[in-house]
Amino acid sequence: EHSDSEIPFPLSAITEAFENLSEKVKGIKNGSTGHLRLDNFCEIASLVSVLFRCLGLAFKFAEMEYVAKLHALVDASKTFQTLQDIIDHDVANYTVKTSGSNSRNLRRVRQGLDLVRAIFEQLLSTSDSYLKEVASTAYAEVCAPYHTWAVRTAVYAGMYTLPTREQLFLKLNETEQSAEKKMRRYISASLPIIEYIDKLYLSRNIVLDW
Ligand code: 1PZ
Repeated sequence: EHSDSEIPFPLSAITEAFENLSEKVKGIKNGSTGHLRLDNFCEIASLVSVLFRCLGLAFKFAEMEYVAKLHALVDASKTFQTLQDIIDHDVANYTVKTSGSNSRNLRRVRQGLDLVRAIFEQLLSTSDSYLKEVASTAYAEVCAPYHTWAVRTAVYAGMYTLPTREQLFLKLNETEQSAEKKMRRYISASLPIIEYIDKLYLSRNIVLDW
Protein backbone atom coordinates (compact mmCIF):
# COMPACT_ATOMS: atom_id res chain seq x y z
CA GLU A 1 0.00 0.00 0.00
CA HIS A 2 1.31 3.45 -0.86
CA SER A 3 1.00 6.63 1.19
CA ASP A 4 -1.05 9.67 0.16
CA SER A 5 2.07 11.74 -0.41
CA GLU A 6 2.85 9.68 -3.51
CA ILE A 7 -0.24 11.08 -5.22
CA PRO A 8 0.33 14.84 -5.54
CA PHE A 9 -3.25 15.63 -6.59
CA PRO A 10 -5.54 12.85 -5.32
CA LEU A 11 -8.71 14.62 -6.46
CA SER A 12 -7.36 14.84 -10.03
CA ALA A 13 -6.45 11.16 -10.00
CA ILE A 14 -9.93 10.21 -8.80
CA THR A 15 -11.72 12.46 -11.29
CA GLU A 16 -9.71 11.28 -14.29
CA ALA A 17 -10.12 7.61 -13.40
CA PHE A 18 -13.88 7.99 -12.95
CA GLU A 19 -14.21 9.85 -16.23
CA ASN A 20 -12.42 6.97 -17.98
CA LEU A 21 -14.63 4.38 -16.35
CA SER A 22 -17.70 6.46 -17.14
CA GLU A 23 -16.83 6.51 -20.84
CA LYS A 24 -16.46 2.72 -20.77
CA VAL A 25 -19.85 2.33 -19.12
CA LYS A 26 -21.48 4.63 -21.68
CA GLY A 27 -19.92 2.47 -24.41
CA ILE A 28 -21.47 -0.63 -22.89
CA LYS A 29 -24.87 1.05 -22.75
CA ASN A 30 -24.58 1.97 -26.42
CA GLY A 31 -24.12 -1.71 -27.06
CA SER A 32 -20.61 -1.51 -28.46
CA THR A 33 -18.29 -3.32 -26.06
CA GLY A 34 -19.14 -6.17 -23.64
CA HIS A 35 -19.22 -5.83 -19.88
CA LEU A 36 -17.49 -3.95 -17.09
CA ARG A 37 -14.52 -5.90 -15.74
CA LEU A 38 -14.48 -6.44 -11.97
CA ASP A 39 -10.71 -5.95 -11.56
CA ASN A 40 -10.95 -2.70 -13.51
CA PHE A 41 -13.84 -1.45 -11.38
CA CYS A 42 -12.04 -2.35 -8.11
CA GLU A 43 -8.91 -0.51 -9.14
CA ILE A 44 -10.86 2.69 -9.70
CA ALA A 45 -13.11 2.31 -6.67
CA SER A 46 -10.02 1.95 -4.48
CA LEU A 47 -8.91 5.48 -5.34
CA VAL A 48 -11.61 7.11 -3.21
CA SER A 49 -10.14 5.67 -0.02
CA VAL A 50 -7.65 8.56 -0.14
CA LEU A 51 -10.60 10.79 0.78
CA PHE A 52 -11.41 8.90 3.99
CA ARG A 53 -7.86 9.26 5.10
CA CYS A 54 -8.42 13.02 5.16
CA LEU A 55 -11.30 12.65 7.61
CA GLY A 56 -9.38 11.78 10.74
CA LEU A 57 -9.33 8.91 13.21
CA ALA A 58 -13.08 8.79 13.86
CA PHE A 59 -13.64 7.63 10.30
CA LYS A 60 -10.87 5.06 10.30
CA PHE A 61 -13.60 2.46 10.79
CA ALA A 62 -15.44 3.63 7.67
CA GLU A 63 -12.23 3.40 5.68
CA MET A 64 -11.51 -0.10 6.97
CA GLU A 65 -15.06 -1.20 6.17
CA TYR A 66 -14.86 0.13 2.65
CA VAL A 67 -11.39 -1.28 1.98
CA ALA A 68 -12.33 -4.71 3.39
CA LYS A 69 -15.27 -4.95 1.00
CA LEU A 70 -13.15 -3.81 -1.88
CA HIS A 71 -10.45 -6.38 -1.08
CA ALA A 72 -13.06 -9.13 -1.03
CA LEU A 73 -14.13 -8.01 -4.51
CA VAL A 74 -10.52 -7.95 -5.71
CA ASP A 75 -10.25 -11.56 -4.52
CA ALA A 76 -13.48 -12.40 -6.33
CA SER A 77 -12.06 -10.90 -9.52
CA LYS A 78 -9.72 -13.90 -9.71
CA THR A 79 -12.80 -16.06 -10.24
CA PHE A 80 -15.31 -13.68 -11.80
CA GLN A 81 -14.46 -11.53 -14.76
CA THR A 82 -17.29 -9.01 -14.79
CA LEU A 83 -19.65 -7.27 -12.38
CA GLN A 84 -22.61 -9.14 -13.76
CA ASP A 85 -20.87 -12.49 -13.27
CA ILE A 86 -20.83 -12.05 -9.50
CA ILE A 87 -24.49 -11.05 -9.39
CA ASP A 88 -25.53 -13.96 -11.62
CA HIS A 89 -23.59 -16.33 -9.38
CA ASP A 90 -25.25 -14.97 -6.21
CA VAL A 91 -28.69 -15.01 -7.84
CA ALA A 92 -28.22 -18.69 -8.68
CA ASN A 93 -27.15 -19.41 -5.09
CA TYR A 94 -29.73 -17.17 -3.37
CA THR A 95 -26.87 -15.19 -1.77
CA VAL A 96 -27.40 -11.73 -3.30
CA LYS A 97 -28.14 -10.09 0.07
CA THR A 98 -26.20 -12.53 2.25
CA SER A 99 -23.70 -10.84 4.56
CA GLY A 100 -20.26 -10.89 2.95
CA SER A 101 -21.46 -12.04 -0.48
CA ASN A 102 -19.89 -10.42 -3.53
CA SER A 103 -23.20 -8.91 -4.64
CA ARG A 104 -23.71 -7.40 -1.21
CA ASN A 105 -20.14 -6.05 -1.09
CA LEU A 106 -20.60 -4.52 -4.54
CA ARG A 107 -23.78 -2.85 -3.33
CA ARG A 108 -21.88 -1.37 -0.35
CA VAL A 109 -18.98 -0.13 -2.48
CA ARG A 110 -21.52 1.45 -4.84
CA GLN A 111 -23.03 3.24 -1.82
CA GLY A 112 -19.57 4.52 -0.92
CA LEU A 113 -19.11 5.99 -4.42
CA ASP A 114 -22.56 7.56 -4.21
CA LEU A 115 -21.75 8.98 -0.77
CA VAL A 116 -18.70 10.74 -2.20
CA ARG A 117 -20.95 12.15 -4.96
CA ALA A 118 -23.46 13.40 -2.37
CA ILE A 119 -20.67 14.95 -0.25
CA PHE A 120 -19.33 16.79 -3.30
CA GLU A 121 -22.82 18.05 -4.16
CA GLN A 122 -23.21 19.33 -0.59
CA LEU A 123 -19.77 20.95 -0.65
CA LEU A 124 -20.73 22.76 -3.86
CA SER A 125 -24.01 23.99 -2.37
CA THR A 126 -22.51 25.69 0.70
CA SER A 127 -19.32 27.41 1.81
CA ASP A 128 -19.78 26.56 5.48
CA SER A 129 -16.40 25.95 7.18
CA TYR A 130 -17.74 23.09 9.25
CA LEU A 131 -18.31 19.83 7.45
CA LYS A 132 -20.77 18.42 9.99
CA GLU A 133 -23.84 19.66 8.08
CA VAL A 134 -22.46 18.68 4.67
CA ALA A 135 -21.48 15.21 5.82
CA SER A 136 -24.68 14.57 7.79
CA THR A 137 -26.92 15.55 4.87
CA ALA A 138 -24.99 13.39 2.40
CA TYR A 139 -24.88 10.44 4.78
CA ALA A 140 -28.61 10.74 5.55
CA GLU A 141 -29.40 10.73 1.83
CA VAL A 142 -27.19 7.85 0.68
CA CYS A 143 -26.22 5.48 3.49
CA ALA A 144 -28.21 6.03 6.67
CA PRO A 145 -31.40 4.33 5.37
CA TYR A 146 -29.43 1.09 4.97
CA HIS A 147 -27.31 1.19 8.13
CA THR A 148 -28.23 -0.12 11.57
CA TRP A 149 -29.17 2.23 14.38
CA ALA A 150 -25.84 1.58 16.13
CA VAL A 151 -23.81 2.44 13.03
CA ARG A 152 -25.88 5.58 12.33
CA THR A 153 -25.44 6.79 15.90
CA ALA A 154 -21.67 6.28 15.78
CA VAL A 155 -21.41 8.03 12.41
CA TYR A 156 -23.40 11.08 13.54
CA ALA A 157 -21.28 11.31 16.71
CA GLY A 158 -18.15 11.19 14.56
CA MET A 159 -19.34 14.13 12.47
CA TYR A 160 -18.20 16.51 15.24
CA THR A 161 -14.60 15.41 14.75
CA LEU A 162 -14.38 16.14 11.01
CA PRO A 163 -11.69 18.55 9.80
CA THR A 164 -12.80 21.96 8.54
CA ARG A 165 -13.48 22.59 4.86
CA GLU A 166 -10.19 24.54 4.62
CA GLN A 167 -8.24 21.69 6.22
CA LEU A 168 -9.86 19.15 3.91
CA PHE A 169 -8.99 21.04 0.71
CA LEU A 170 -5.48 21.68 2.04
CA LYS A 171 -4.95 17.97 2.63
CA LEU A 172 -6.15 17.27 -0.90
CA ASN A 173 -3.71 19.88 -2.21
CA GLU A 174 -6.59 21.88 -3.69
CA THR A 175 -8.00 25.40 -3.51
CA GLU A 176 -11.74 26.18 -3.43
CA GLN A 177 -11.59 26.94 -7.15
CA SER A 178 -9.59 23.92 -8.25
CA ALA A 179 -11.62 21.55 -6.07
CA GLU A 180 -14.94 22.90 -7.34
CA LYS A 181 -14.17 21.96 -10.94
CA LYS A 182 -13.00 18.47 -10.07
CA MET A 183 -15.92 17.77 -7.77
CA ARG A 184 -18.33 18.69 -10.60
CA ARG A 185 -16.47 16.35 -12.93
CA TYR A 186 -16.62 13.49 -10.39
CA ILE A 187 -20.37 14.03 -9.96
CA SER A 188 -21.08 13.74 -13.70
CA ALA A 189 -18.70 10.82 -14.17
CA SER A 190 -19.99 8.81 -11.22
CA LEU A 191 -23.69 9.03 -12.11
CA PRO A 192 -23.60 6.68 -15.16
CA ILE A 193 -21.41 4.24 -13.21
CA ILE A 194 -23.80 4.16 -10.27
CA GLU A 195 -26.77 3.82 -12.62
CA TYR A 196 -25.04 0.97 -14.46
CA ILE A 197 -24.49 -0.94 -11.21
CA ASP A 198 -28.08 -0.37 -10.06
CA LYS A 199 -29.41 -1.71 -13.36
CA LEU A 200 -27.44 -4.94 -12.90
CA TYR A 201 -29.64 -5.62 -9.86
CA LEU A 202 -32.89 -4.10 -11.10
CA SER A 203 -32.78 -6.01 -14.39
CA ARG A 204 -32.70 -9.20 -12.31
CA ASN A 205 -35.73 -8.08 -10.31
CA ILE A 206 -33.69 -7.27 -7.21
CA VAL A 207 -35.25 -4.32 -5.39
CA LEU A 208 -32.65 -1.88 -4.01
CA ASP A 209 -34.04 -1.29 -0.53
CA TRP A 210 -31.05 -2.76 1.37
C1 1PZ B 1 -16.22 15.49 4.45
C2 1PZ B 1 -17.35 14.57 4.50
C3 1PZ B 1 -17.21 13.45 5.46
C4 1PZ B 1 -18.30 12.46 5.35
C5 1PZ B 1 -18.18 11.35 6.26
C6 1PZ B 1 -19.22 10.31 6.04
C7 1PZ B 1 -18.84 9.07 6.72
C8 1PZ B 1 -19.74 7.92 6.48
C9 1PZ B 1 -19.29 6.75 7.29
C10 1PZ B 1 -19.98 5.47 7.00
C11 1PZ B 1 -19.58 4.43 8.00
C12 1PZ B 1 -20.08 3.08 7.69
C13 1PZ B 1 -19.74 2.12 8.79
C14 1PZ B 1 -20.18 0.72 8.61
C15 1PZ B 1 -21.19 0.35 7.88
C16 1PZ B 1 -21.62 -1.09 7.71
O1 1PZ B 1 -22.64 -1.36 8.61
C17 1PZ B 1 -22.08 -1.26 6.29
C18 1PZ B 1 -22.87 -2.55 6.05
O2 1PZ B 1 -22.05 -3.62 5.88
P1 1PZ B 1 -22.62 -5.11 5.70
O3 1PZ B 1 -23.73 -5.30 6.65
O4 1PZ B 1 -23.10 -5.24 4.27
O5 1PZ B 1 -21.43 -6.00 5.95
N1 1PZ B 1 -20.92 -1.14 5.46
C19 1PZ B 1 -20.85 -0.30 4.44
O6 1PZ B 1 -21.82 0.34 4.12
C20 1PZ B 1 -19.55 -0.21 3.69
C21 1PZ B 1 -18.77 1.03 4.00
C22 1PZ B 1 -19.24 2.23 3.28
C23 1PZ B 1 -18.47 3.42 3.73
C24 1PZ B 1 -18.45 4.44 2.71
C25 1PZ B 1 -17.74 5.60 3.19
C26 1PZ B 1 -17.44 6.58 2.12
C27 1PZ B 1 -16.79 7.78 2.70
C28 1PZ B 1 -16.43 8.82 1.73
C29 1PZ B 1 -15.52 9.80 2.32
C30 1PZ B 1 -15.27 11.02 1.56
